[in-house]
Parts: sequence; structure tokens; C-alpha cells
Amino acid sequence: MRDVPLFSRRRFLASAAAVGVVGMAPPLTFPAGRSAVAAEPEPTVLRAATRTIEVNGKPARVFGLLQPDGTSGLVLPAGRFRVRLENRIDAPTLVHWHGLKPPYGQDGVPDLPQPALAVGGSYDYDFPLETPGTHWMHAHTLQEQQLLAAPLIITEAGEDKADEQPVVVLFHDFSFKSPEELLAGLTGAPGAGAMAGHGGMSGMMGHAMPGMGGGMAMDINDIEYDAYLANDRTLDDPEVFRVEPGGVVRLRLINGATATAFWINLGELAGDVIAVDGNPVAPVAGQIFPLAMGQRIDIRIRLPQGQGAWTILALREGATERTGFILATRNGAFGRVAPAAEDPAPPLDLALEAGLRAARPLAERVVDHRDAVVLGGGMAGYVWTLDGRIWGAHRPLPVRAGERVEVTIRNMSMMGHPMHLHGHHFQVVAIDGQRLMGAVRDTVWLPPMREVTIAFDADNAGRWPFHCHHLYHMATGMMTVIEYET
Ligand SMILES: [Cu+2]
Repeated sequence: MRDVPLFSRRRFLASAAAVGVVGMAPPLTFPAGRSAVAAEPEPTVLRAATRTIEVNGKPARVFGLLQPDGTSGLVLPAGRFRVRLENRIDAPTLVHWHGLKPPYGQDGVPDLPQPALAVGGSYDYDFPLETPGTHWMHAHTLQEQQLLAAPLIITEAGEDKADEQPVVVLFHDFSFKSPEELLAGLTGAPGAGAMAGHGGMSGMMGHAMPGMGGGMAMDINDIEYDAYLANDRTLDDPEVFRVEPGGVVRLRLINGATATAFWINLGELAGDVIAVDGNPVAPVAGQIFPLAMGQRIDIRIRLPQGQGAWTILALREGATERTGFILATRNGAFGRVAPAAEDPAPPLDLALEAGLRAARPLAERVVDHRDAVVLGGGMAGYVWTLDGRIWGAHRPLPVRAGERVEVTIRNMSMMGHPMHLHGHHFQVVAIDGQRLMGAVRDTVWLPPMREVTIAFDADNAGRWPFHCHHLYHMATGMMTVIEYET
């Protein structure tokens, strides 16, 4: 049975234009001096650029990933990824294609192995594009904090046949401080400014939440941000998507925040999860869904008949702050939604994860190789580790081409970690030792003191990062590589 939802390409593009995300295969062009027979279509141009947005009534200089006409992000058909990345910012940069499976060398992590792109330079990327779905792209450095990130939607053949309106939203956490300042504030390093006088910690650590018994407290939200954004906007001035009464909407939601996990709350609406991290799942109905950093979720909603307006919220876990956007029919009236709730949202958990079933699971076969990784570290000293080691002193996880690999990830720290594997999609095959045919993903949430086993086929040789998608955990050490033996 096919669970992949379809949508009208015409309406998708109209909707994408509304959110500032427009893209399609570039038209065939035949440059002068080249024969039409020999000509290749020009690559889609994507620019790392600087732009100004308004946050809390103040201008903010941020980065962006823009097409030449200024629209943000890309929508490309599955088939081939032919993109020219141009660096138009004032520093070296590079872009990781999160959710795609490029060959090693085109993954966009600086020095793994491609060096950062010099100011004014460009790289051409060209590889088979076989992972349709809701993906995204972002700097794999502190520049991610400054919004060097955008949606990367890969459409499947036939998606234009269903009458379904896509709504693409990228969430983010925003600070007027530089990421270097935020990081220094966490580690207590010099340069933390006012934070240094407080040992670098006070004011930065958000909340300690009651733990799961035994009186142990978990750490949550280690940075206090100035705002939480949905497509660059706060709830003071949210994006409004015009929808049709009784229509079907496909939310394509991306958590592009660097250090914030959210609960997606549909409010008065209900919907079905139909894909996670771009991969289809058997539909699961609900109103509230977890979305950790790096993850994506596609939710299909059938709207009520008649005029109306509905706010879709993203609630910061363990806190009252929230962001969101509005679905409204042409005459649907809506008022202002406060940017903070009365009560804090709970920490993210694995309840939904345990109920997800891949619509396209890995093929059944024996496991050739098993490995295990322990997540560790804490707020004291702000060091985050895999097997007690930081990046640079890391233990690479060895695999051989052709193997079915299982890796068990155990979180022995008191903070949740979204663990992301590059170059592969994996299937969640056990939670706390309980086997399941769970979702196929590229990023999985590890709450404190929990264990998740992932399985993947070693079919993409290279040295692939495996890390926590909390930017500051990664920056302080929580990363290793899956390394193919030669
Ligand atoms: Cu982490």
C-alpha cells in the first residue's frame, strides 16, 4: 500500500511562493557557442547570502540560502541534484544537504573532506537524488545559528496528481548575540562578555526539569534565546497561509533550531503524521507531535468545511515560549496569539517514536555488524561526549561496505540529544531493548537514560559524521564518524 501523499505541483508552487520558497528544475538553456546536443542544463544556483530580517521590532543581520531571485530554499524533483553553491557572505562557508545521500565528498561538512568555500567562490554539486521528502540544508558550523539554513524539498514523480496543499515551515531559535558569544557563555571561555563574570553558566542554563523518578533532574534548554521563529517570523507577526475550506494541507515542518526541541501543536485541528525526516510512515493520528533539532515531520490535515483560521504552534520543550503560523481561509478571521504559554511544555519523549512504523522499511536481512555508543557529558564544564571522548579524540565506528549495521545508542547524560547520521538513512529497530519496525530517519531523539537501536545498510562508502544535532553539543565534542574500512 502506498502511503505517500501527493499534491498538486501548481498549488505547491503557489504555496511555496507565498512562503518565499520557490524552486523547480531550471529550464533547459543552450549557451552560445555550445551545440544543443552537447549542452547540459545549467545547475540550479543557490547563494549563501546576508540579509536583514526583523525580530522583536529590531533589524537583525542574518545569513540565508537564496536563489538568485531572492527566494529562500529549494524545491527540486527527485532525479539528479545539480546545484551550484555560491558564497556571497563575508566568510568561508559550506552547506550540508541534510537528508540527502550524496557520495562522500559532496556532503558539505567542512574538511570532511571538502574544504570550506572561499569568499566569492562556488562549488558545483552533481549526484543522483533518490531521497524524496522534506529535507533541509544548513551550515555545519556556528553559522547555522545565524540562519544559514533553508528548506530543501525533494518531490516525487506523480506528486502533482493529488489535491493537497504543501505548507513548508522552518523553525529556528534566534539570538541577537553571536554564536561565538553564546558558545563562550556555555563553556565559560574568555569572550563571554557579561557571562564570564558569572562563571559562564548563570543566565545561560534555562531550566532543570524534574526527572523520571529518583529525584534526578534533567537539564533542558541550555541557551535563553531572544526569539523563536517560524519562517523567520514570531507570533507577533506570524506567516498566514491561505487555505481552502475543506481542503487538505500537508505540513512540511523542519526543526532548524540549533538548540531547541519543539512540540508541534495543531490546536483545534487533528492530523496524521505521514512522514518523518522525509521518509513515509504508516499514518498516525494526533494533535501534538515532537520535533527535535534536525528532524522533519509531515502532517496531513483535512480542514473543516467553512471559513476559519487555525494557529499551528511550536512549543519550546520545558518552557513557555512558542512560535507558529496560521492557516486561514480567505475570510477566516484570526487574532493575536501570545508568544508565551501559561504552563511550560513537557520535555520531548519517545511515545510517538515507539508508535511509528516505516512505510518503506529496510529489507529484512541478518545483521552483520553491531556497535554501541554511549552519550555522556553535562552542563558542568560543558563537555559532551560519545563513549567518553570528544571530537578529535573520537573512536570512529568501523563498517564494511555491504554490511547491515546496528548501532545501539545509550544516553547516560541528563539531557536529551538528537543524534544524526550523515550519508545514510537508518531505521529505528529497538527502543530500550524492545524491538520494533520503527521509522526510517536520519535523526533520532535520545531522552536522558534511554536507549535506541538504529539499523542501516552500509551502502555509501566514506567517513560520515555521526553527531548530536544540538549545535553547541557538537561544537564541544559530541561527534564521531562512521568509517568504511578499505
Ligand atoms: Cu546533544
